[in-house]
This record gives sequence, C-alpha cells and structure tokens, in this order.
Amino acid sequence: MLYPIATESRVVVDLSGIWKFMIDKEVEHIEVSQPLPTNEVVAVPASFNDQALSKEIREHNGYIWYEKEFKVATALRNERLVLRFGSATHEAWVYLNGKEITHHKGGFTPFEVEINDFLADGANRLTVRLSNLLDYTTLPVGNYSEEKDENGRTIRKVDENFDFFNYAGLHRPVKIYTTPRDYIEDIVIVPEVDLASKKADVKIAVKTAGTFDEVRVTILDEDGNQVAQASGNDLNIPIENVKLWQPLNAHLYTAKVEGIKSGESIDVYEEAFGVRKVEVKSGKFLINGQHFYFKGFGKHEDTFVQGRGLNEAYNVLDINLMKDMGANSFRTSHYPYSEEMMRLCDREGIVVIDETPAVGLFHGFGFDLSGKNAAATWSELKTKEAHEQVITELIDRDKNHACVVMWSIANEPASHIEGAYEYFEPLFNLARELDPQNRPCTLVNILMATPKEDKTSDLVDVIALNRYYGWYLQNGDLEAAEKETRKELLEWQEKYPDKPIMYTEYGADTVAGFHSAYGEPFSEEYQEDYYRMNSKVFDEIPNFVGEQLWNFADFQTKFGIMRVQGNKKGVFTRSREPKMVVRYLKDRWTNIPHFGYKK
Ligand code: GCB
Repeated sequence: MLYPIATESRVVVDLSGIWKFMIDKEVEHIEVSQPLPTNEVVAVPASFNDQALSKEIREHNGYIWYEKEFKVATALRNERLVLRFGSATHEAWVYLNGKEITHHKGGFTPFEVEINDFLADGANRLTVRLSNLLDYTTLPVGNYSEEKDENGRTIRKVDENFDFFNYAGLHRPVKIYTTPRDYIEDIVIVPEVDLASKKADVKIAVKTAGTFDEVRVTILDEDGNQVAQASGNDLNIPIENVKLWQPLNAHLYTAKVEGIKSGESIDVYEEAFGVRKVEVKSGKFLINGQHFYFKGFGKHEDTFVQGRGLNEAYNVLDINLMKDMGANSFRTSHYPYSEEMMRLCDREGIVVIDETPAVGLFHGFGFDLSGKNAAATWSELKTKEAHEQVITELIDRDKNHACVVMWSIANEPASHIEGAYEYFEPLFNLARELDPQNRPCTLVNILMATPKEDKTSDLVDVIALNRYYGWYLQNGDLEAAEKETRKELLEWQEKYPDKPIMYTEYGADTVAGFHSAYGEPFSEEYQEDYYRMNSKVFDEIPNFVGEQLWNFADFQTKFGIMRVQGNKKGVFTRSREPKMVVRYLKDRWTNIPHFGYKK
C-alpha cells in the first residue's frame, strides 16, 4: 500500500488536530446519523488515554467514539478521494455522514477507503467507532473478561498478556488524498545488486487501475539527476556504478512513476528505495557482502501525553540519540511502527528488524515468569487468522523499505511448547512467499525456550534471543548470570553452527538517580555492571552478530507488582535523559565497527 504523498497529480489533506471524542459507556445507543452527544475533545494523532485527566477514560476498556467535520474543496471533487488511516487501535468502524464505509481490525497497519460516493456538498461528518478490546483471537493477545454491574451495564476488562500499556486511539495521521480516476495503485521494488561490478538490476512492478497508454519509470539519484528511464509495468532497470544504501550512510534513489495517456502525465507517484543486499550465510548476517554487527535497541512507541501516538520530534530525537551512541539498529518491538518512522529510518540509514504485533502468544503470561500455564498456549489461542493478516499487511506496507533487513514474526511465543512448530511453519512460509525482497525471517525467543526445549529454531534464519540472566534469573548475582549466559550461548552456537545468533532483549530495571556502592539491583551501577558482563560473553561467541538491549527508554506498562510507573529498563528515562550506562555503551559501540566485528 502506497504512503499518501502530494505530487504533481495528488493532493493530501491532513485531518489531524482536534476531534470530538467520547468513551462508550454502553448505556444508550449511539446514533451515527447524528453528531456525537459529547463536548469532549481529543487530539489526533495520539492515544486518547493520557489526554483527559480522567481515570475512567484512561482505563476504559470497550468502545470509543471519534468525530471530525471536514469539507472538500470543489476543485478536488472530480478526483478520486481516498480516506486513509495510518492506524486505528485496535478495531475501527468508520462512518461518513452516517453511513458505514469501512471496517478494519488490527491496530498497527493502515487502511483506506474511497469516499466519493459518500460525500455531501458542504460539511461532512466523519465518525469513527473504535474498540480497544483484545482477546485470544487478536494480536496482541489480551485476557478478556466481562461482567454486568448492578444496573445491567456490561463492564469489560482486558488484562494485557504483554508488558506494555494498552494505549489506543487514532495513533497515526488520518488523511484524505486524491488521485486521478486512472491511477497508480502499488509499486513493488526489488533491487538486485552485483557487488563486485557495482551494477544493480532494479525490478519495478507497477500496478495501475484504469487505463494508461504508457507507464514510465524514471530513476533519480539523491541530487535529482536522472539515472535511468524505462516504460512498462514490469521492468528490470539496470543501474551502473550504483551507490549503495549502507547502514548510517544511506543513499536513496527515487523511482518516479508516471501513468501517461495521450502523451500527458496523468498520475505521478514517487517511491524512494535503497540498493542493498541482505544475506544470512555461514553463521553471519551480511549487508552488502560484509559481516554486519547489530548495535541497538528494542524500543516502544511510547511518550508522555501522546502515548503510542505518532510523535515525530521524539522519533528524530531517538534516532539522534542512537547515532550519538554508535548504535545502528532497532527492532520495532512489539508491533509495526508508524510509516513516518520507517521512512525516517530509510533516510537515516538505521537498520530495522520489523516486527508484527504478535506478542502475548503465551497462555497465562504473567510477571511471575513461572510459565506454568504455557502448556495450553497452542490449543487455547485462536490467533492464526489475525497472524496471517498482520504478516500480509505488514509486508505489503513495508516491502520497499531499505531499512528493513529482517521480519520478526512474533515476540516471545511459547515456542518451547508442543504445537509451536505446527503453528509457525505456515506463517514463516507465508512471510517468505509474500516478501518480494526475500528478507530473512526470525522469531524472538523467550528464556524458557532453550536450545533443548525450543521447537521453532529450524524455522528461523537468525536465532534472536531475549535473555534476562542477572535480572529475572540470578538477580543480583552477575557471576552466576555470566556462567548461564555463556553456557546457553555456547549451546546455541554448537547446535546451529550455520545460524547467526543475536540478543534482541537483555536488560535490568534501573531507577534513574538510584545509586549503590554495592551495585545493588535497580541501581544505575547494577545496570552498567549487567551490560559489561553481557558484553564480555558476547565477544567470546563466534556467531554472535548483534546486541539490541531492552529497552531504549523507560515506558508505560500495565499495572503489576513488578512495575513502578512502568518498565524501568530504559537506558534513557521516558523523557530521554541518559542513565549512567549510556556512557559505557557509547564507548563500547563507537569502538565496534558496523562491519567486520565478528570475523
Ligand atoms: C520481555 C518482553 C518485553 C518486556 C521485557 C521485560 O521479554 O519481550 O515486552 O517488557 O521482557 O522487561 O520484562
């Protein structure tokens, strides 16, 4: 699905701003042909939860209503008009002037609908009913329950089966964009590069709707110079002396696609792309033929007030903080991030592991880590359909991004439980079939899924581990933790000598400003000692190709006795002040080259 941009033939109207808002208490029927009976307002894009200063709103589980009035300029009325949501969390029913025009389930991917037939002259009323409910059929997975109160009202409850606050709302921009009636619908770009001769063959497939005499593709370099031009819907365009997209040194080409009729350019779209080669070979992860070493983070889309809503200033700041530390990558834990962030990473050369919202695939996940209910996971959870949908939508959205080097099919499923292989095999097949660029695929492994217990490692291209030796296990005893870390990593190395191994999470909760002469857990000293211990072991393991720590910044979670105002494993606070450990990590990472660290 193409991102909405303004071009010579397209106009974008942003509906961000202040919308009318109300939570649905389910006591009276809401009549969508009428304006919402509320005077409350909410800002879009953002989560609604932290805007209202109301516990009832913040912790509401169920349905939520949004409404916005807009007008469409007469000059645009003969164009094809498309209403597009960057995301709506987690399920949306959309009404225009009282008529349902679309519905979408899944809170982290875009969807759109043509609105010409539903527009009124003058003011239009856009009403959106959202649900933030999660259960055993959704991704993420929620523990859902409901009961009636004394007045017969349904009280719904979602206990997150994961460790982040269930923020919801219109998290990403809502836009109307125009296209001509004959238009460019999709573009698939697959750059194949011969590194020795510096020659690329860029396969470009253009899907159009309506009729054109010609589809013309012009490749421009970063300075806007024409590099190549060809006509057709299925092209293979050679580029000589190609400039590669490299981590932190991104070169982006632009494919300018024109739909032409009677010699006139009717529709124009511009898609940026990078030329780079990603491979997994002999226990190494290669970008452009060189052994890449991942340095970076698991993150969240999580900021004060906006919650999980798009916050572009924070996105820019976060990438600058990463670059300053010598980091080169992050994982979109635990859901697809905004398209704006993906475009920024393309531009900045940040390497991304792109994750689906498949988190919580662990029956009865709790903070006690006993995993005692996990055995029922693959019989109790009914997420297959949602999982196929999110893989399809994610790959469709992100297929052309140079920054994406690997898909993460899930975070910490109960992959040590019988049934996991059977659940995941078709999903890995699906991802591999759908991705035109054939990127590696992984699944992020939970600590119980040791080399002996895990059922899914044969499916993954990279062994991606979340490990907490020294935190959830051997807390406060880094000597014992070091032994366990080494022991397990050596076991993986021995069992899968051809697969690269990386940590996609490791961390220790740390209260900013808490110091301890004894390096006690929760102190800034302990966090630093913990990372030093891990680094030492990583450097001993030949196939260890990357360290993405948990977490970039402190973030909001569900309530629980293990969380004080959220998860404190950030190396930055939620407002991005560095904890002490950042100096150590910066020193380590600026001394580790992006390439060739592990020979
Ligand atoms: C994990 C999860 C992550 C949690 C983290 C923690 O393994 O993947 O969502 O936040 O542990 O801090 O417990």
